[in-house]
Amino acid sequence: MFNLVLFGPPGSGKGTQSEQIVKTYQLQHIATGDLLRDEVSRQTALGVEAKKYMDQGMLVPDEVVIGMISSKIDEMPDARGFVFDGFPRTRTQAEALDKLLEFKNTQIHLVLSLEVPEEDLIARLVNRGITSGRSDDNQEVITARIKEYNLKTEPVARYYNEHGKLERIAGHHPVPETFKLLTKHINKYLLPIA
Ligand code: B4P
Repeated sequence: MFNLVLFGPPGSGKGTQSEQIVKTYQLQHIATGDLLRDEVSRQTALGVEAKKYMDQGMLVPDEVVIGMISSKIDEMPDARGFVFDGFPRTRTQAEALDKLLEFKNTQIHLVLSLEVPEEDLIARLVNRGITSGRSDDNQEVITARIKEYNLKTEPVARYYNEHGKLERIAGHHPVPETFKLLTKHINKYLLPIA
């Protein structure tokens, strides 16, 4: 089994690159943002609670997200591995993920951090806001999300660096070039299937 965390600020391309990685290496994609938006659109109790935070650009509470991830992993016992996209976003989430995987006799093998200048992040997200209809893709909420990232999520990179698992990748290039940079690191662990 091979488990990858795709890390980076809002709009750094985690979702975009994850889609190609899971196809190329036949891994399972777990994106907390997508899971939460699905709960919101189905108006579940979890979704109603999560929406309050997401609409303000705040992180959803750890216990909500960790519970969601745990049941998602359990749904796919035969997976070749997982790409965690947008998770973990706090040190508490990172420690919980390590415990969950240890319980399943596996671990996080590699963390790829997409590094993109802040002005590019804002431009990408404002642009996506025009077409996506996402309630968190407007200037005010984007600024809050980047602030929340710098405060609570950036320290997660330190956590993985201390464990010798972090690689920083320039993510300001066009999508195919960034993908090539990511695959150079993944190929050390796993060969492409597709
Ligand atoms: P997410 O859904 O994870 O979204 P994101 O960080 O905004 O986007 P991502 O980095 O995936 O960017 P994308 O590829 O889409 O989070 C949304 C919210 O959910 C959070 O604010 C939080 O409230 C909540 N949440 C999620 N996970 C949580 C957790 N673990 N704990 C607590 N709360 C959580 O790319 C963005 C845009 O850029 C797209 O339009 C794309 O086309 C474009 N783009 C991508 N790569 C590009 C490139 N190389 N060049 C030009 N444009 C590019």
